[in-house]
Amino acid sequence: MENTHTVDHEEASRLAEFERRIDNGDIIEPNDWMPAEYRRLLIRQISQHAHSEVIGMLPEGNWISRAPSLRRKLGLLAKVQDEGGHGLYLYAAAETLGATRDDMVAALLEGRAKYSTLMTYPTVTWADVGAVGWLGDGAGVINQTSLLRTSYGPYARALARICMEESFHQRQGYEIMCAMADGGGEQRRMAQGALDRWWAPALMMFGPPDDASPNSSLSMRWRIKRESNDTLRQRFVDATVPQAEAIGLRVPDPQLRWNEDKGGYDFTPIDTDELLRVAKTGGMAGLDRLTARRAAVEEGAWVRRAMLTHARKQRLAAGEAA
Ligand code: FAQ
Repeated sequence: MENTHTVDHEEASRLAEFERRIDNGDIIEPNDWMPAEYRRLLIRQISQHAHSEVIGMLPEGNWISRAPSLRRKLGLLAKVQDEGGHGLYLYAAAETLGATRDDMVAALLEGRAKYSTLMTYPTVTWADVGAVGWLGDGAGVINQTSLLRTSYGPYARALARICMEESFHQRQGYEIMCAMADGGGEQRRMAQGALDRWWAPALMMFGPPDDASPNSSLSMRWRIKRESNDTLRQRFVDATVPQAEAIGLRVPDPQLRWNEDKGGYDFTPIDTDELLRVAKTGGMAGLDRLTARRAAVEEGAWVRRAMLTHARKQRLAAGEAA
């Protein structure tokens, strides 16, 4: 009994010290003491983020062979490669918390892990590639720029590189939309169609409303997340509506109005039921995405085996030479 009491006391004082460091704005590093729940929340968020980046390669990857010019093909190819790199930085950040890559990938392939609902909608025309970059990466930049100040060091450092590239992707997507909005009637209709399809999914990227977000209170208290889902969603709407207007496209929301008092737009709340249903079931294209991912993992197994064998041989040779 006395022992349990001592352990509880020690645990409480470690937690108090951890929270003091958080309040002080300290950055938590892998070897620092942290509550098990902090570790769990981070592994959950970082691995979901990594899966989203890797699955996010698929809706755009579909268009590499059909991009309308060599220049567009090169730009898209580079973007899709960047997303793969972001996944790797993020998996590596989650590994510093004790998660293994094999477990994280297995959770994704077995349908146990979530990834962004954005990636579950199909890209039906070339304009969708523009809209995914403009709106999807645009939402990503707003969300992840806020996360740059996250309390966990390896996540913050991965995000610093990711944000720079995502900003570039947002510009690239917007530039595709500008060209199409400036084109003939058919191109303009395609651009408007893509905005109509991707507006709601982009707003859903920020998660459920604050009062329906189970992870937010602890994540905010421990500064894993620095701003709330609704605050970031509002920032995205306020930044993006003028961009649509500048190229003569109409945001598909009848309730969209500038609200002078709050200094931002009023807009239709997201469909939280749809968000949670799609996050759980994978929505329209979820099955295709996981099938494609599973095939990539299986077809690449020989490369991983060959690289591991090569690395082992090199280590052995270095050991013999020493
Ligand atoms: N999709 O309690 P909350 C990109 C889940 S990649 C699916 O509010 P939290 C690059 C949530 O996980 C975009 N699931 O959760 C790109 C939780 O489930 P759990 C990915 C969602 O974590 C662009 C439950 O609902 N970005 O940008 C979604 O506090 C274009 C309750 O929600 C990140 O991952 C959703 N949209 O807030 C690449 C950024 N929303 O685990 C290619 C980092 C919520 O309890 C093309 N992540 N859920 O079972 C975050 O900031 C947060 O995790 C949120 C969710 C804001 C996504």
